[in-house]
Amino acid sequence: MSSNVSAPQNTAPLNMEETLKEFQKKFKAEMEEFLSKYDENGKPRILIAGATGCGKSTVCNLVFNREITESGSGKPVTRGVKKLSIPNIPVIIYDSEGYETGARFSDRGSSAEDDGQKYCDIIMNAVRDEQIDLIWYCISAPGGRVTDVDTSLIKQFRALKKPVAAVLTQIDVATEEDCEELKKIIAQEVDGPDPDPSRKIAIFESTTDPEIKVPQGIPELHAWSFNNLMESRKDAFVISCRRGIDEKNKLAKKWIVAAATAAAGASFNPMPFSDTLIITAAQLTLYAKLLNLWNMTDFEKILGTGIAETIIPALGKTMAGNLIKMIPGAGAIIGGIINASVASTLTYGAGMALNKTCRVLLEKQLSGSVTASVVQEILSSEALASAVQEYAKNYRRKKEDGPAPEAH
Ligand SMILES: Nc1nc2c(ncn2[C@@H]2O[C@H](COP(=O)(O)OP(=O)(O)O)[C@@H](O)[C@H]2O)c(=O)[nH]1
Ligand SMILES: [Mg+2]
Repeated sequence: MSSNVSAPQNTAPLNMEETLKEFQKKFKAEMEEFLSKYDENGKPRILIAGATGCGKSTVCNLVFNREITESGSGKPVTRGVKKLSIPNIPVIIYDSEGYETGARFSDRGSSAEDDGQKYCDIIMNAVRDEQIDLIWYCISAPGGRVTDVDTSLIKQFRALKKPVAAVLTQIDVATEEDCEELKKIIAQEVDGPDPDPSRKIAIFESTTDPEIKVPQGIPELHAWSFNNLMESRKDAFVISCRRGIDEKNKLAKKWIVAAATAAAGASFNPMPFSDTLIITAAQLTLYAKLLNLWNMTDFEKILGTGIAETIIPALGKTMAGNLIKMIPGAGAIIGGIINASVASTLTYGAGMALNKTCRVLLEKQLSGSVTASVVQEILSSEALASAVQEYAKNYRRKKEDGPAPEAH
């Protein structure tokens, strides 16, 4: 392995416009490729249970903060349980019908108790067969009722060691007293009279009214879900949710530091775009991962155009233009030799700058202050370029000072 490797032998350099087009095409392919890597086994499997109309789909859309249930295509895995796969969102949602449609689950002439039992068996079999990771059990607050079927199912999930959260829904149309009473009943019924504090049922509240601030609400249900997922499915959950900035940032830093470290060891082999746009296949992969992580394709609606036509050219121009001048030693690339330290600094600086850009965009979107012009401003080559420079400097300084850089 060598730290000094040759730059590409460009036979016929492309002009800037052609270069960017080529860059966009590769980028799009890379983004799709990344999501397709999350196969059935890499996706978290979440069951939403509860009565029809109690707000299951709404809770799901609130936690992911995107339209999951409308855009997914579902197929029944058993009576009453539908498996939803959503394009470009690496998660599987199991949507179940409530027990009030119980007639469908029972044989003619059976008692109400048998019906309930039959319904529970169907749900439990689906949980086992489909290897469900988590259950969000929704109970309507204005409904004011916790049924035997509800508590029996929650207990059975727990007996199977499946993490289950109770979600009190539609709290804006119930009184605070009723909500407190229901929570008490759920806890009593599920935990018993003398519960082990570490095994107490987690109860969250949900509302579509943005005026109501709920201490144990949707962000908390999101955090609980993240914590209760197996390690190998956490990343896909983080990518799927348009919330959880801290988790996204942590994952991004892990990817960026790994790519920067790898860049110093591997041969730096820029893709043959042109002699001004210096980017390796590994960098391209990293950037595509970051755009997916920060759900940047969702910006297409705001921008009225694809991210391939906005974020990617902005990044391309930054990489192609002043970047070379900004990173000490990067000028040598033009001369044909790339030093390992420049390669990793470039990967780190550009990765962190793109990460920051995406994070700011998502934060602005979440606070409702994003417009096409704000997006354009954030994406301007100058803003990106100065961020790259800042992070690159930081990386060098940290490297000189000692241990692996901790990005901020
Ligand atoms: N006021 C209010 N209405 C809600 C809330 N959550 C859901 N709804 C409404 O309740 C109805 C059923 O919600 P949906 O999520 O489709 O329930 P699902 O059948 O359990 O999936 C819809 O008309 C929703 O708009 C809430 O928190 N507050
Ligand atoms: Mg629904």
